[in-house]
Amino acid sequence: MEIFKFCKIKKLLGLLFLVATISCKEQPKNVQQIADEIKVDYLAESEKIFDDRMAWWRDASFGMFIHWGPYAVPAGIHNGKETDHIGEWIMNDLQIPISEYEAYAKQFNPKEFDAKKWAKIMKDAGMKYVVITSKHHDGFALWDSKISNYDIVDHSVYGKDLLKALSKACKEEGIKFGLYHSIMDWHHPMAQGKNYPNYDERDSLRINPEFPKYYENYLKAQLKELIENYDPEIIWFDGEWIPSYTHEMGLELYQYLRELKPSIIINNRVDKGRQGMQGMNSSEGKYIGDFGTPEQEILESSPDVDWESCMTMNDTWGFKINDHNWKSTKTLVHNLIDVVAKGGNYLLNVGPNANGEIPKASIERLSEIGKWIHVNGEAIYHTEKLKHHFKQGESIRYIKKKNSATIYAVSLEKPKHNLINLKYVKPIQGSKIYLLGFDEPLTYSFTEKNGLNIKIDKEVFKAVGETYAYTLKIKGEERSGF
Ligand code: FHN
Repeated sequence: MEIFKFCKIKKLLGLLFLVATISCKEQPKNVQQIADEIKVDYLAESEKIFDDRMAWWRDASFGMFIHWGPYAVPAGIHNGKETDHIGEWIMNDLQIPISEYEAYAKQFNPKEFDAKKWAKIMKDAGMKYVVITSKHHDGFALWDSKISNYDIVDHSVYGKDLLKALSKACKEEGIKFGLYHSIMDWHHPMAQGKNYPNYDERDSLRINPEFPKYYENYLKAQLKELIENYDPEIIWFDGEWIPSYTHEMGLELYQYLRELKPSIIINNRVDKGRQGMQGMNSSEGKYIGDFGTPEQEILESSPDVDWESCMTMNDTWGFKINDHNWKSTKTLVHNLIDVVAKGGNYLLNVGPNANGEIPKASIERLSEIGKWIHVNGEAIYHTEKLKHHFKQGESIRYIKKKNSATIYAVSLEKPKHNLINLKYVKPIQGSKIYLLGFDEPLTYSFTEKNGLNIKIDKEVFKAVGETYAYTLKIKGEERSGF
C-alpha cells in the first residue's frame, strides 16, 4: 500500500478515534484494533513494493528444484511394471490404490539423507535458492504436520522431519529456502483421493463438491504451518489445473499467504492464468502470481515480466532407477546463460533416491556448473537483460550488469580464428575489455561500420582452458536500431 494512502488512513483513524471518544456511546476501539481491521490489499501491491520484494530473487538467477517423496521407493517400477512417464506420477499412471501407495510411504526411510551435504552441493553449484516438494500430488507431507498423520514423522519408518533439517542447513549456507506445494491431492478424500480406477475420474474432468472444505481446512492449514514453522521465502504451487480449484480460491490464497508472510514470493500456479507448459499467464484477465513458470522449456522471447524456467537433468522430476538420459553439463550451462540473457531464472531439478542420496550423475553436473560459475558468476548474478538484443546469431548471448555500464557477451562456442565480432555493444572509448578467467585486457577495435572486433590470442585460451562458454566483459552501451 502506498505511503500517502497510509497517511490518509492514519488521519482518518485519528478522526474516527476522536469522534468515538467524544460520543462515548460505545467502548471505542483503539487505533491498533481499527488498523488491524484494515488489511493490506496484496492483490493491488505497488510496483515499488513488488520490485523491492522480488529483488533478491531476480539477482539470484539460479536455484535447485528437488522432487522427493515416497515415489522414490518404487523408483518407476510397481509390481514389475515400469512407468514410461515421470516418476512422481507413478501412483496415478500405474493406478496404484491408495492403500498400496501408503505402504511405499511407510517404507520411505532415507537413512543416507544429509541436509548439510545437500546445502553444500547447492552452494558449490552456485545455486542461491532451493524449492523442495513439501507435498506433491500424492499428498504425502515431508514435514511433521499437525494437520495430518500422512507425513514423514508419523507415517514413515524414518520418523524425522526432512524439511526442518533442510531449512536449517540451507539457512546456515545462506541458501534461500522455498517449498513446492501441490494443490491437487490424490490422497485426501475431499480432494482427489478416491480409489478411482484412473486419474480421469479422480478430478481431471470433474468437480469434487467437498473440495472447498479441503481447500479451507487442509490445504490452507498445512500451508500456514509450513510458513510458521519453516519460514520459506518462496511457495511454488502446482496442480492448479484441476476444475475444483478456482480463480477466486487463487486470489484468496495469495492474499492469505502474503498476510502470513508479506515478503513471501509466490509463483503464478497459485492462480489459473498459466498457459500450459509454456508457463506464462494469459494476458486476458487479471491473474495473480509473482513469476511465470515455463516447464522443461526456455522462452523464445525476453518478456518484461518475471519468469523462471524449471527443468530436469534427465527426463523425470522424481527418481526413476532406469532414467539415465542425462543432459550434458554443456547443455545445462548454456540453458542457464540463455535464460539469464532473457531476464529469467533457471530452476534445475534433482530427484533424490529413497535412501536420501542425490544421484551421482546430478552431483557431477552440479559440480561442473559450479566450477564454470566460479569464474563467470558475475555475468549471471545481479544482472538484467539488454533492452533490445539478448543474442547475436545462435552462439552469443548478451547480459547487462545491473546499475553498471558493464555488458557481458557470452560465447557459447570457442570463438574461431581467435577473433570475435560483436555487433550490439559499443565500448567506452579507451576502456579495457577482458575475458573472464584471464587477468590481462584484450586487444580490440571498434568502428560503427564493423562493430567491435576482439582478438583472443591462443595463450589466452590456453590460460582459460577449455570451458563451456567464454565471457567477455565490456564497459559500454548497447547498440540498437539494427
Ligand atoms: O505434475 C507436475 C509434475 O509432477 C512436476 O512437479 C512438474 C514440475 O513442476 N509440474 C507438474 C507438471 O506440469
